[in-house]
Amino acid sequence: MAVGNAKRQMVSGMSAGDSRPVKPLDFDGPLPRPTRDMDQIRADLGRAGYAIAAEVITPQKAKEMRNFLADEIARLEAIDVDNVRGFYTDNDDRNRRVSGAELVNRHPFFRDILEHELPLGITKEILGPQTHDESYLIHSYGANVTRPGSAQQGIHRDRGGNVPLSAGAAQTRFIWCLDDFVEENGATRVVPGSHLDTEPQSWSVQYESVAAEAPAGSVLIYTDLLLHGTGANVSSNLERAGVIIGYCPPWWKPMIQFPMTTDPAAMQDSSKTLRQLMGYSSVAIGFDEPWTFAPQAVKDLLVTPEMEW
Ligand SMILES: O=C(O)CCC(=O)C(=O)O
Ligand SMILES: [Fe+2]
Repeated sequence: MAVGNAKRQMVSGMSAGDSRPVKPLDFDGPLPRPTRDMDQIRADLGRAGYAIAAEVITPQKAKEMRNFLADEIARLEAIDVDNVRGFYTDNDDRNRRVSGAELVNRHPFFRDILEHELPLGITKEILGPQTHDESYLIHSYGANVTRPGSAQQGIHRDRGGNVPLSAGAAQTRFIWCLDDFVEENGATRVVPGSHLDTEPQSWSVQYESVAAEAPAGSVLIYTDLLLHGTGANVSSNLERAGVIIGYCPPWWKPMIQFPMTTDPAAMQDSSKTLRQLMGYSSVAIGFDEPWTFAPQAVKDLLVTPEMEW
């Protein structure tokens, strides 16, 4: 049964000419709404494949970080606009993206949220125990800003390779909303219930989807099993900034090699947990290979790989 406002989002210059067959939404029951109740979050994740955690940071903090991000984009743009646009996953030149590899160097907020208790707790519940308690890793990290007139991103899963869906979630995903996410400004679109699909994603299908609307300060939670994508920004004057972080088991290859991209000075007072998540450790199963040619300042940050949480 299709839900409330499920639809193909009308995207300028695309939908009229899009002749791909439509896959109607097939989902029963209410859509997840922002909540502070962890049991509700768990239930929404199980039923719909996504949940919205409300008030994880204050609106003031979200605003402060949003302003910081805007300044950072302006700084990077002044060096070369291609630093912040034209990415494989979002090639609409109106949009902007800043890599998390850069953000961790720029402000403690972007290090602190990596080890926030909400994503860590959910990740532990979903990805489960690891051999010798080896720490999860940050798989991918970046800030996505939609801007007026930008097109919808293709609906997809954040799932690499050909890992069968039956293997379960291989990544937990968190979008920290620094602006209010509304349908008009390109709130992330999701296909509720698609985490239970058995078919691989197809680019030849138009998936019906809904906008995951959430106030600034919320966190949209999902896994790499959920079909989703950035919404079109059909507003005339609203931007939408989301900071997206993925966590994976230690045996996946992260997209960022933090020990090589992070200023060691930014990590001076960092916790063991953060260093583990960012890959400043060897493996728990032995075969410890010394980082022979790493600079001493990076070697000094190395920690043991077993999680203590
Ligand atoms: O920006 C968003 O809303 C989602 C982005 C996304 O799904 C991705 O880049 O993989
Ligand atoms: Fe995605």
